[in-house]
Amino acid sequence: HAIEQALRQVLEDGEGLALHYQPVFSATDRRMMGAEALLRWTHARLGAIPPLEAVMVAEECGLIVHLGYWVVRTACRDAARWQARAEGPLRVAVNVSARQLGDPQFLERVMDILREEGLPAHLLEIELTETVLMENMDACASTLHRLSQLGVHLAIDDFGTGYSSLAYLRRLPMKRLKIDRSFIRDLPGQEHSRMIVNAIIALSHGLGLAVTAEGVETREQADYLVDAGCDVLQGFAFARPMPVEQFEQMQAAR
Ligand code: G
Ligand code: G
Ligand code: MN
Ligand code: NA
Repeated sequence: HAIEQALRQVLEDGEGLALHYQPVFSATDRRMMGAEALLRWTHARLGAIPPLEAVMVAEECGLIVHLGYWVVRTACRDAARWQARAEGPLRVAVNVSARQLGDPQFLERVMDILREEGLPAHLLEIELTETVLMENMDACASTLHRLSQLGVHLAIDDFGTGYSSLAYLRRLPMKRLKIDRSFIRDLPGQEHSRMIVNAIIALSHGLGLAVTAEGVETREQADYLVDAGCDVLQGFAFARPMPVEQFEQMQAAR
């Protein structure tokens, strides 16, 4: 398999592997609160390999744990540089797949990376989809509780699209819920989307979770979400994912 071969190579030399960062903004005062790290991989011969494809291949051939720690380490290293800012430090969010969370070493490795890179635990957020949480709930509950106790933030990603039983909302120490962009897309015109978004915000706040809206593409969507009480906005209306140099220039310009 060509991608598997390339993946083995890139995990040796890091050639063509990068993280892009998409900033997220406070809904109330538009302050930059942090960024989501998104994997980008451009191979010399194969060209741009979509992150989901890279993650799927990595899961199949057992390289996901290695790739996942590369992502966590790179994001923590970058975020450690962002701490001394006038607006306040920025939290970095990374996406973690099921296999990666299932690694028995996960807790230990993440804590090692935080220490080695000099990033306080509360400046790291781990994004888990509902499906990842459902598949790992019993096996990983203690890991997630321990991470949370140590200060790492846990977020539910793509909320509303997975197999949600909502049980994990009671059982796991989540800090944030990210409303999937499919519910944001038809705001503010479509009544069903408005009802769902309002209900998710009420549910989250009732449980003491912060809410991020993903995929905010228009000013009208942003206005609706601010009025609805959403806490954090993320989407092309504000900024696209960008290379780290550009993200740091954007910080400097603010
Ligand atoms: O950034 P983009 O829209 O291309 O990302 C596509 C998908 O790939 C998203 O669902 C995103 O969560 C996922 N993704 C991006 N980077 C990573 C990563 O580092 N690890 C994992 N597990 N998924 C990622
Ligand atoms: O699954 P996850 O939420 O991690 O996916 C993040 C992906 O969403 C990123 O790959 C990013 O490129 C994409 N994304 C971010 N903002 C927007 C947006 O406003 N519109 C759309 N369509 N995609 C977005
Ligand atoms: Mn995400
Ligand atoms: Na998401």
